[in-house]
Amino acid sequence: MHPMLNIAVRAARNAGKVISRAYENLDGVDTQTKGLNDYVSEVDLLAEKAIIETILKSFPDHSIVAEESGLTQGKDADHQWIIDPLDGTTNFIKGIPHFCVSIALQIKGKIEHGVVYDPIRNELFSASRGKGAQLNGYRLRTTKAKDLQGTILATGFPFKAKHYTETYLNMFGALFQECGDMRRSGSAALDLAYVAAGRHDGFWELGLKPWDFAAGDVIAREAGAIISDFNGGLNYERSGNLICANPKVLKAMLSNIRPHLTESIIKA
Ligand code: 2AM
Ligand code: CA
Ligand code: CA
Ligand code: CA
Repeated sequence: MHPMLNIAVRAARNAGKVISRAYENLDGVDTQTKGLNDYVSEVDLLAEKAIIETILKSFPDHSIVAEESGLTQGKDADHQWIIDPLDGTTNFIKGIPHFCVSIALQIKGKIEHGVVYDPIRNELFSASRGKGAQLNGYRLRTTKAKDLQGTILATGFPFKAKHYTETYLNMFGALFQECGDMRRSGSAALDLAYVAAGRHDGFWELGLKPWDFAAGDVIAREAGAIISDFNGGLNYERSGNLICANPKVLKAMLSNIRPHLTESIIKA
């Protein structure tokens, strides 16, 4: 394993310990509201602290961007860690056992390593660019579906970007007509990891942040999936509007979604 991926794994497991210990006594967890339907618990902050400490101990010059603390600019701007200490906070605070730690390392603008860790199931998804993706050491492959028939598509609802509701529901309707069934898990990072693992045939969501998808991006790609925006391009890195699936399923999803795209989504 690459030494930098190794540190990402160690950081994710450290955060996982913090999270699973707290999960045993949820009543004692303090939670604040950041905005509409947007929560942060003290566990998010503690997990993020554990990750940042682990990384900076090995790489004191690296830069870090993390959901709760923003940018910590190091001397080395070429190495940029992208961290979501707890993806699926809403699930966590409601006692729904589906959430994860997501850690990616971007080097000179390219995501090189990614770890998505589910501390409840002890499932560690990881990948380094060009080296394949693994789940607890076993090689991952995305599904071989050739079209949408019988597929399980995961999605996230635009709970924050409510102005997207109508467009989103149009997209949902078009895909729902063609696929087998839909899932909404509440953790975008795990949704991408599940596409990599072949548990989901595809995933799509609007308005994600880099820490939601950076690690899942390299894991899904290394398992044979591709990720694009709704025009088939790479603008999702900025907009957070993305689709992930094997190339054939992705093409089928795009052609069903295309008639429902609005100017604001195309230009996002
Ligand atoms: P978070 O838990 O790190 O905030 C996709 O739906 C992403 O949106 C999730 O990965 C989750 O990341 C975030 N999210 C924030 N609030 C949410 C909510 N009320 N329901 C679902 N997801 C939410
Ligand atoms: Ca959050
Ligand atoms: Ca998140
Ligand atoms: Ca989070």
